[in-house]
Amino acid sequence: MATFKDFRNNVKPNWCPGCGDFSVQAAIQRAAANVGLEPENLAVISGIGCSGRISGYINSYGVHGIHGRSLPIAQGVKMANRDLTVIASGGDGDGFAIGMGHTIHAIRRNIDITYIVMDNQIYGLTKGQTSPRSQTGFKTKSTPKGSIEQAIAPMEMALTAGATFVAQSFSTDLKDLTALIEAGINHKGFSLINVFSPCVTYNKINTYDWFKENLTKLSDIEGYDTSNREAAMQTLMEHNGLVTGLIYQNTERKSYQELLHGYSEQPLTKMNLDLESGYFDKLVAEFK
Ligand SMILES: Cc1ncc(C[n+]2csc(CCOP(=O)(O)OP(=O)(O)O)c2C)c(N)n1
Ligand code: SF4
Repeated sequence: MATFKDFRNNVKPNWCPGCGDFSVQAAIQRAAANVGLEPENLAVISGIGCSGRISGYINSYGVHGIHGRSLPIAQGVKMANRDLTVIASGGDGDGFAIGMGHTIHAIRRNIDITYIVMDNQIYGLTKGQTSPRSQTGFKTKSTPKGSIEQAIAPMEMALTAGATFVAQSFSTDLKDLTALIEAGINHKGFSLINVFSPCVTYNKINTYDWFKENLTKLSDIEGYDTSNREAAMQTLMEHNGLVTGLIYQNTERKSYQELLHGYSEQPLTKMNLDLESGYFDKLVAEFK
């Protein structure tokens, strides 16, 4: 049986010392081992960004895709080979700016994959521009007088888009984050886990200390009910989205694969896709 060490490879991350993404990587490796996966059962698909490098640092199948496009690739991988556990990952720019259209549609489609966003509220790789998660007034090179836009609220957005698993964590809470990733993998449907993962180089506002001061653990809220979507929305709004833990889970709704009419008994990757020549000729003849 694999341990988290089996999900390590010999590629040395080139993240800055102290970057929150190190813990996210460790949490994915631990969660994969804890749910009983072997490296060949896992595919990690990432976008572009500092966070997007994560697929190269985990011993599993992987695709380091293009900016904002981890989800189309991840959904395709899952549909072609349901035997794989598929994790998509990337930054808040990747998922909530250029990739936002894919994020919303993947949520409502409910294909059985886990999406982990490393939310540092800034663009790290391109050296510190404002992201859609940056708070109003946030000053960077791209908004020298402070951002005049409203920040996206990803958890509220996910709830309204029909998400069946919505969670949030903080990269230093390795134990909680690992448990949430395990729960996300075990969830039958799309799971979104937003992880506050500080960028120590460019974001001097939303630091580790800032998150420690501002985050509320849902486990500290008495009677919090993870199956109550309305209460989840209210709690998020009361705390300006700054909560950690499992926010909402719907175990009733079926996943896309379970509902898809004519979905084959066998994964595409295990089917014989050879085309018998007579049949091929007949198909071509139809277009003549
Ligand atoms: C199509 C396209 N547009 C823009 C870029 C430039 N680009 C690369 S990463 C990035 C944003 C990085 O921020 P984020 O996704 O939050 O990830 P982080 O680096 O903070 O982990 C941008 C705009 C790109 N690579 N491809
Ligand atoms: S620039 Fe920021 S996000 Fe990128 S590796 Fe460094 S600390 Fe992490």
